[in-house]
Amino acid sequence: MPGFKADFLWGGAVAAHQLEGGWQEGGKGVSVADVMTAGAHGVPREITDGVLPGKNYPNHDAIDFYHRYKDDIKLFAEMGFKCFRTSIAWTRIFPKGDEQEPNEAGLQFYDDLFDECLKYNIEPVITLSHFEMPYHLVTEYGGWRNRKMIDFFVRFASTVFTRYRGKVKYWMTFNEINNQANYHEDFAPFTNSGVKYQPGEDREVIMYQAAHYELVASALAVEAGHKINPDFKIGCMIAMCPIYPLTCDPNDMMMSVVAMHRRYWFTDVHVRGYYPQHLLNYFARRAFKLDITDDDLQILTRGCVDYIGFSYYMSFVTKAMEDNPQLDYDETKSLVKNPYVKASDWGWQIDPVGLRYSLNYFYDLYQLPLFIVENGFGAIDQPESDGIVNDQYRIDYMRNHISEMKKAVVEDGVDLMGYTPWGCIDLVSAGTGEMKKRYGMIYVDKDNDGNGTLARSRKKSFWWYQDVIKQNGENI
Ligand code: P53
Repeated sequence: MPGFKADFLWGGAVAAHQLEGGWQEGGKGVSVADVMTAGAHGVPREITDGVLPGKNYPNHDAIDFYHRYKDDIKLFAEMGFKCFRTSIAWTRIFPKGDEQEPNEAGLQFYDDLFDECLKYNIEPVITLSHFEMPYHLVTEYGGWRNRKMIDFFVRFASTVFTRYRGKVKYWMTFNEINNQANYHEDFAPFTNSGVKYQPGEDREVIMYQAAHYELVASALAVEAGHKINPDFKIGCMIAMCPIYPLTCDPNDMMMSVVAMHRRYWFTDVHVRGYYPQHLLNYFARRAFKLDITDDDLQILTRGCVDYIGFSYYMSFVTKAMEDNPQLDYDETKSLVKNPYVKASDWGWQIDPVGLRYSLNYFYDLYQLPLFIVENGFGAIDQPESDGIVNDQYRIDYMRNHISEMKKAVVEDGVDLMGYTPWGCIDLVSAGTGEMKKRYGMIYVDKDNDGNGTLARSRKKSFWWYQDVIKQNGENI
């Protein structure tokens, strides 16, 4: 039976702001991640008005990858990585975001980083915007509620496409662009779009406007990238948490369909180049006044993505509710527990079959190559007396997910490009700002309070994953 392709991209994934540190080095500007304090499970991260004294900002130093990347990439090479997914911190290239000329020191840093990867035949897979837009664009322009953002982003994208056209082939535009479908909370609108809501604002319409500008910017970037290097593969990046109906009650089923519409229409626009009719009808029902021009609609058709990158950690469940006859979706209220699966310490429901389902969902709809660019288990690790973390729970999580992914490829015929588990080296959690929520196969000695030597050590999962890569998944 055939398995994964010979050139399957096994690797690992991170994002600049969650591991680099060096937040003021090499001319870097302040990003949205630099004004978020540490939270915890159930304690949201605080978004402060600029960097305030006396607050704990875990992304400022993170795990100091900025200075240690050579040693870390060496460990990735030892694990056998074929690719390494990271992002380019926008603020290293355009520290404020609205400059005309890029910052050479920032460009040089990524030249060196990519050279280091290529030295080991590790293909860089690069996200352009991963929760780290320049903070200046928030204070001066209101973030992505402002159309001017499109030009700033496209300038940034074109600059790095041109600079790295011979070094980077795989790109993604906006990380988990659909997280902001949860506009009821402050986190995703800020990390996705630099949007801070004022009391009394209609959050939803602002979210759709910001997302629209991002989709136009993404399309322009895809178009520009293909001109700069026709071999580029430029994808979108979707946070995939499929939403199941709680029961086979037809009303629950319909609620799940509408919930999926609200969370995943972003993929339709990225892939097909136009808005799905259900969303246009929804805009009309809500009488949203959106700035969507004919020119924008043209641009969307010209910048369709080459592949679908997505993260998969968990699935969701919804049910119809009597006080919601129009099946409106509110991510803070519409979701219920899945009685069939267990959850992590952070309440993320563990559902490997949901990964196979997601792969089929995307492939049935779009027939584009898919790339699992995040998956993994956030857990508390405790090194044992020999100093090694015996993370059998992480191995179990990954084995079960890879096994389902293999069924999607072998039995269902899904075209899958690669698999890059999240936080291959321990880093700062995006959602909570903790170090304690670890995903790595490489342990980093640092705790929530910032104490630790930053020493790196291999966990049990390191050798396990090394073997998976060596055997191209044949042992799963
Ligand atoms: P953390 C929510 C739901 C799914 C994925 O998340 C998410 C989020 C936001 O927290 O984020 C992605 O660190 C994201 C990464 C992030 C990773 O998943 O909250 O792309 O930046 O670190 C894991 O446990």
